[in-house]
Amino acid sequence: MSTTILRGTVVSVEISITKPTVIIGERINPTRKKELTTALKEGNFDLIRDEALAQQEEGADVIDVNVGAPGVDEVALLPLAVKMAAEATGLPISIDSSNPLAIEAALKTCPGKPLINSVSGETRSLEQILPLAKEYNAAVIGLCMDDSGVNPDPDERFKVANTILERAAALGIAAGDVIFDPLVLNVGTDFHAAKTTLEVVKLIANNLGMNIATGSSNISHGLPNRAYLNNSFLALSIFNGVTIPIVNPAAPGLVETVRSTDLLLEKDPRAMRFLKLYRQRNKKING
Ligand code: THG
Repeated sequence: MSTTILRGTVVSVEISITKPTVIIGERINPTRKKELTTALKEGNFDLIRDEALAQQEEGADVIDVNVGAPGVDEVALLPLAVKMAAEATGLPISIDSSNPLAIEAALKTCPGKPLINSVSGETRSLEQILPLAKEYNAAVIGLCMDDSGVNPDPDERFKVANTILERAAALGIAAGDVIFDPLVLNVGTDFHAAKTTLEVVKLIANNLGMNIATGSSNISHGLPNRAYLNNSFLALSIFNGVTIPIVNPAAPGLVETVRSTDLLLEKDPRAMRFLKLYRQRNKKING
């Protein structure tokens, strides 16, 4: 059973199947956010700081930082955005980019022990990203896809996880520093999407005992009533072995779902975190 440690300037988190679920806040991402894209192009990082702090307040344990958008110089801006989010919150950072140069630049400025999001089983990715995890002593998310894409067969996705693990081990990266992402497609266009991902989660959890991340809200793209679908899928995911979901902590009922599921799965002794959330929410309602 693997434990992964991530460190920020103030806060460290321990990720393990027996510990409370660790929430990665996903909102620092310019996809469909024109305001953030414009601010980034102007070199204005106020929005990055505000979103980092807001997500921390809402329940994020790790802040994902993605600045990838058309016209944004990721190599120049990702390190600055990462530094801003890290210093504002004291939390560990997830460096989210597909550009190896941007990832390396960000690793140079990021304090503590960050998470690289992500490497995949694609030949180029394995060659370019894994050595960075080793050199900068970072943890890394391994996406269960390779040069032929995302396979619909859970066994094939599990094979990609094993390939990534072998390649990481060959470089001397500890198993605890590798987290897998089984990948979530949307159930609106692929009726099997949820069960397929959950099957990969089970294969990784039961055979490798390693930590698992998922961008779980992908499940509901294009459908109405997204929060219900997302929260139900998140609970099922945690039950099967997801330990570090990538989510929007402000989504309706999201943190409540995580705390409830953790309590039911004996990840929250004496319901401390469940009750703390209840008290926080009540305090806000009562002023
Ligand atoms: N796996 C890993 N990393 C990831 C993903 C993953 N990083 C990116 C992404 N998926 C997770 N992050 C985001 C960030 C922003 C949005 C969605 C996922 C987003 N969504 C739209 C919005 O907010 O307007 C629509 C969603 C909504 O309506 O709620 O911006 O899978 N390893």
